[in-house]
Amino acid sequence: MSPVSREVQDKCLIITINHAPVNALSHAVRDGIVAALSGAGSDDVDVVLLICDGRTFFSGADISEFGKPPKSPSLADMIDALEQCPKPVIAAIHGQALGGGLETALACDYRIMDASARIGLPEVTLGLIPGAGGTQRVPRLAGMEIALELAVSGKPISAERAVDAKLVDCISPENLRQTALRFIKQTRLTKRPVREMPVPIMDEAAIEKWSGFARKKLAGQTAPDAVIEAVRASCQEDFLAGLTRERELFVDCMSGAQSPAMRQLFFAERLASKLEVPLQADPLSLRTVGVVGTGTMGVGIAAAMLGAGYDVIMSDANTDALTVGHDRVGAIIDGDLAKGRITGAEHSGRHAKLSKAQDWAGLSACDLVVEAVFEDMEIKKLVFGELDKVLRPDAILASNTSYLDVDALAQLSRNPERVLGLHFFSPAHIMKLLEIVRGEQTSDAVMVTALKLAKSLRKIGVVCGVCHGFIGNRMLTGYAREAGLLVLEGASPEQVDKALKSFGFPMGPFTMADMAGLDIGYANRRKLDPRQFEARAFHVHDQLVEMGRKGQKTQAGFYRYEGGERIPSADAATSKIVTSVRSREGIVPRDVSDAEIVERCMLALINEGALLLGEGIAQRGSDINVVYVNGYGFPRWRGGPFHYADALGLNQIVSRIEALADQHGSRWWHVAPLLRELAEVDRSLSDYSSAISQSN
Ligand code: 3H9
Repeated sequence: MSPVSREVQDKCLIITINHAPVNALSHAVRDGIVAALSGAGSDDVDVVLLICDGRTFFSGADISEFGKPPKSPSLADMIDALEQCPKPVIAAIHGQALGGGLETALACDYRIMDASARIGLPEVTLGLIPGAGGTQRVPRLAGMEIALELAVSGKPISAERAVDAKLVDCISPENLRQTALRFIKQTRLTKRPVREMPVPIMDEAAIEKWSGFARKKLAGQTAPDAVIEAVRASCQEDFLAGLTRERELFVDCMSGAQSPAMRQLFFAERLASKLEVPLQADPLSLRTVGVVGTGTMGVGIAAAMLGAGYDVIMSDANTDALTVGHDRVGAIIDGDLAKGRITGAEHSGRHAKLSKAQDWAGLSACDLVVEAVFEDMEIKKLVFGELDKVLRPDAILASNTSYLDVDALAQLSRNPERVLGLHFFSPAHIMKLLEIVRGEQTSDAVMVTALKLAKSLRKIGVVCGVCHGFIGNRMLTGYAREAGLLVLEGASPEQVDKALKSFGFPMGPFTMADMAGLDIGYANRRKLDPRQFEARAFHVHDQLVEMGRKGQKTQAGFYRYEGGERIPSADAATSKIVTSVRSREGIVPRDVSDAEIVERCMLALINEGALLLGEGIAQRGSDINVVYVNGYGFPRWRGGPFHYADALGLNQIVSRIEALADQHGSRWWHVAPLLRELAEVDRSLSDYSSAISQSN
């Protein structure tokens, strides 16, 4: 059945599209619209209304069709058919009009928007530029500044701003269809194709501003520059020449390496929240959430929960810390209001939903408690023991541990099936990633509830099994080990950081360690079996901590931080420690190239990821890409560590790891069995899923 239906009502041809879930402009939709428009020439039709059913207007081109052979009519053909339709066409927008969806609306003669709808050009988030006239029509209607804002930032704008910018004619206060039909009756409608509007005025200041934005926020990505070039062309050339330039740039982006990486992530991020083996349980109801521990993590978690509409009760054994933490959450809510992120009503609502527990019993009404106390098993055990006494047997008990054994914590509960790990990333109210750690006994209902919770927090919940460090931090140990060893062998911490920053990380491993606090890793290593890690790689870290240099918080770690600033400067004291550790270890420093730094750190990351995927800690390879891009700053345009590995070729990865084993010994450098297996059969790490492997 076609997703497009047509009816004529009072000489208005109403074309309705219903293509679940989000009205992507798939082939059947384009075909249906072109076919429906063929009836518009009839004398029975004076005007055409284009409207969608379901939750949104067109969400854009169908991304799953990209990279496949094109099917006629193309989006450009459909847009031509709309623009050349002999009768005026009105687009009625609800939900979102994104990418090709907005470009479709711009090919119509009039646009009406639901008050809560949004329009945007998010192609840049897929490593692309608008490829169906967006970079040419937006500047003609609204000027270069807004065209650049939409297409470079990729962020949608509200109906109010769209009307102010003249991209849309009016806002529908209530029923969109009725408003559109009334508008049609009350307005003298004419054909007014945007392509016939004058060439827009060049705005060099806007180009400068959005080039700066791209350099700062989208470093390494190629699409933003292509967007700027296409928008610039709208002011320099006639419409058709501009459209041709846009097309060339779109095709360049589509065939480059970045867009496949980013498109893979688009689907991976949506897949992450699904279980490979679906669970039949219903989610438990969550209304009141307790947060134990009011340090940075507890504060961020409380703010995130309030943002999702939960009642939050904060608790801390130290009453001063509780007051400070509670006030910090209040300050986040106030900041959100000041920055215009929330309305006055949301602001007072969030304050009203935040309270403090005076003792453990004060948490008894909670449906979920997340503990975010110091990362120490004994302290966590104590907290779990107390919570177990006061909570309802069906209340969920979550630990925000980054490393510790969730199963050991579950043993302290009378109801171990209600225990799981919820590993937030700092700052927890901002970072998108949430590792959902499934314990051996965690019930299906608790898992389903946690996945629903992640969605309500607007986070990407990635399910993982119990092991030291789960997915992200476990992989980080190999990466940090190689960074530490490279410094002993001859690189400086600055060189290592610079090489990985050039690769695309927002910061290198030593700047990151300083930011996280060197004392955290120090304390963590003290509890590990020395056979589990390469102690040498962390001698410099340990010595820094023992000198009181714990990183940013003490204004000194690997780097110095002058006057409380967060900007690192190289420190001779660190070089001295490095030199002394080298001589103690009998290491003669050598020249280390940036390429070697990147290769060893990446191979360590990939191999550890393949090991844990093979062990079933992650459900699927693409989840590892999602974790690293959203939690650890892995460059989005490289698609995550496994996409990077797949692009290099798994055979190449295997042979490089074997070469490193020959050179440095096989203690850490042994090829993960799954990696070798996939390389042998020429399969991809990103596409690997535990469910597929079980069914094979
Ligand atoms: C473009 O338009 C290029 C043109 O300029 C030129 C072309 C020549 N295609 O996100 P959700 C699926 S580029 C295919 O969970 P929400 C998604 O995979 C495109 N599938 O829902 C998921 O599938 P599943 C520019 C799509 O309510 C399901 O729909 N447009 C597409 O949280 C639900 O998605 C964009 O970049 C698509 N375009 O958010 C917009 N969109 O159920 C991309 C979604 O199997 N889309 N799916 O997991 C979005 O930003 C969000 O999906 C949206 C809804 C805001 C619409």
